[in-house]
Amino acid sequence: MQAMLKKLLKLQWNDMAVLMLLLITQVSESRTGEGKNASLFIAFPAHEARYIKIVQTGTDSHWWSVAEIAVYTADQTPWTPGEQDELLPTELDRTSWTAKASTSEDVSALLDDNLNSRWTSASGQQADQWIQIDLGSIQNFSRLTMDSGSSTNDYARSFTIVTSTDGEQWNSVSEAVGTDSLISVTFTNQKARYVKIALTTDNAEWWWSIAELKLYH
Ligand SMILES: [Ca+2]
Repeated sequence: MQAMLKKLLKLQWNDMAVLMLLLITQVSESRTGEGKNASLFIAFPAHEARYIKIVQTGTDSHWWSVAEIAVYTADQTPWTPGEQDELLPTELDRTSWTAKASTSEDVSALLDDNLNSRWTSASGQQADQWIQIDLGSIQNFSRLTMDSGSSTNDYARSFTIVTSTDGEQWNSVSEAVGTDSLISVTFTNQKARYVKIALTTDNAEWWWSIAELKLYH
């Protein structure tokens, strides 16, 4: 097949895009979307195109910022609007989750759906500082995000992610680095109940803070 089929566009906003219009040039087709989160996924039928243009159609006091943009290739299956929902990342329900950490600061703050509350190391980052999440039951997931909220410099500089079904036997999932207040790590699908994140380097200048931690499948 000559051209790559594009059907999923991922945008990571620093600020919310209120309303936007997506134009696929050369095929003269357009899609509209409404941004509600910092990380925005837009699905549309496969197109053969070279240029993609995104036009803001809403207004808001916040700036419009894009930290990263990615376009995904389609698989070879036909695509029709309405099918896309199952391909979009789905946030896991956190209502039955609990957390603990290597420091006694309020760990539940990273699960309370409030970017203004946070868990923090309350000291400079040190290797082996950790947080652990209990999902309450074994679940499937393949993406983790950690947002340090308004503590923009308190993101984990480098860390490991391990998972477990029983809290005793641990499976190494990823070694990752953070470069921004919103960290997103994707990995092979995990079927696990426990997730543990541990720092692997020291950074005495900045605390480690997490305002919100989420998982997606
Ligand atoms: Ca919070």
